[in-house]
Amino acid sequence: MAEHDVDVKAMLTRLGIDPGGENPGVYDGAFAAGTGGALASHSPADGALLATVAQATRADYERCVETGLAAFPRWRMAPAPARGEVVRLMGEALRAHKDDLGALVSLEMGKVLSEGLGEVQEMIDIADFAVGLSRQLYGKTMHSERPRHRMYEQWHPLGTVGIISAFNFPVAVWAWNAFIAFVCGDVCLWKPSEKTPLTAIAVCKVIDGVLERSGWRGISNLVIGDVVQVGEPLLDDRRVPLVSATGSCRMGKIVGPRVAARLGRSLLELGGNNALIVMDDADQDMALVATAFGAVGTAGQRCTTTRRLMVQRGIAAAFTERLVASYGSIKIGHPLESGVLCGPVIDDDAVRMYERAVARIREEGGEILCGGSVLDRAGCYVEPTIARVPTDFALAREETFAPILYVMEIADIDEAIRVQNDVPQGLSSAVFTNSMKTAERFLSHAGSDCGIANVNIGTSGAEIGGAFGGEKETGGGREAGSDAWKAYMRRQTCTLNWGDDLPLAQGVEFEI
Ligand code: UN1
Repeated sequence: MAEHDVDVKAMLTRLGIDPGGENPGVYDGAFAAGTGGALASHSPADGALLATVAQATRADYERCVETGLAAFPRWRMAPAPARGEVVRLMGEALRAHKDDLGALVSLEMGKVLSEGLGEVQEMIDIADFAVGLSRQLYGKTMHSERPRHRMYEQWHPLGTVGIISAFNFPVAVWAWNAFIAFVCGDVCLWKPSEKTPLTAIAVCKVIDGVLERSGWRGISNLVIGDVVQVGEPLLDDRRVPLVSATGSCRMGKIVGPRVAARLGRSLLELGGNNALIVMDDADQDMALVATAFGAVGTAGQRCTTTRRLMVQRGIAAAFTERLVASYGSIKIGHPLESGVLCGPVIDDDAVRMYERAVARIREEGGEILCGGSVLDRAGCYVEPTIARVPTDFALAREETFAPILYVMEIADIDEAIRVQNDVPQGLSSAVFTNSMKTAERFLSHAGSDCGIANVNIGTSGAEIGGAFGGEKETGGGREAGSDAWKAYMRRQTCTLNWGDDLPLAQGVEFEI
């Protein structure tokens, strides 16, 4: 409490969380204690116990699925704009609780308060987007080759959407999926990360009043539980036609094939290994801030985090020197303390991962320019690190979920694009240049192979409205904008004959 102004107990209580007490790990229109073991949520900021959660078992999971299935037949028949109105009210409820929920995101996950608030804003933005979408969800009309025939496509809800979310965006990514799924007429079953259960419960508490007042309890369900009790049953459940999963590539390689084995659909949002290229004609002040925010923001735990910086040879030494100097002014500390730009990483395992990566950088000949140490204080704090490495440095091909930035020197844009693309992941990418030719080269078919390609903008911090996601081992999924809604619906092609004859397509004759 000493370092910041948030009264944690009061904030938790306002969000419906019992501080220090046991909280319900199941929400299926009613909050219920799961019948599994207790799960403790500790803040990575100082290790303090925030609260515990009574986790779900398989039987609780079953009840949640049944609740969703029972709500679905009525929900799917509500007009889409009426469903949009329910989402609008959820957005309003989030606006009313933005400060508390943002602070809880910071406290439980560790991102600094401005980012915690930004995450809740991202939920509000996707709510607004989904409300508009609820009056769209367009299908095409085609011209039939047959006279007096009408051909068109329409979109129907899928049913239950399973949402597996990660700790790093513990609430926004649920909203990306759930709000779109709701306007599409689906019901949702949420399995949040076991590292951030309280934010999930708080979100359900925030929207519970809306669901109650609008008569739609049961469309949104929550099960907090482990892989065996909840995760695996969800992947194997034929009643869940779509599983949307956010997490590591390792997790995606389990989820994808397992859902595919029952010919279910998955929407995968996996790891990134995002590069930022700085050309010698770039606005270097802008590139500097973008790099620092991209590499250090969220303590390097975004899937869009800048992990590789490629600087053109002529400016590499000077730009790197400025970047190292700017790291010196980055305040590391409690995420609720004002002025702090780098909070803790999520837990002790993340600290160990960081330590192992730093050790490997040294062993394999990388040069640590700054950082490299774990802070000697309560909580999971590591120093943002910059390492100078050659373009073929093996470790730089892996995603270490920590604030470690590899700096490489490149000769020209062709080499930069080649090195950038030569990794297994394909989420986000950026180039800083004032040359129109270089920008277009980067955006061309022979340019960046990522799902997101930015010019004079960093790799992280995408806004709602564009389709978010990536290629290769990032999993291919798209969420949160454009026509990403199509993943949450099934397409139906309809041909309607209003004539008196039955002509067959392709001129086929069949007389009887
Ligand atoms: C993630 O890290 O899983 O573009 C999502 C960004 C955020 C979303 C990141 N809007 O960095």
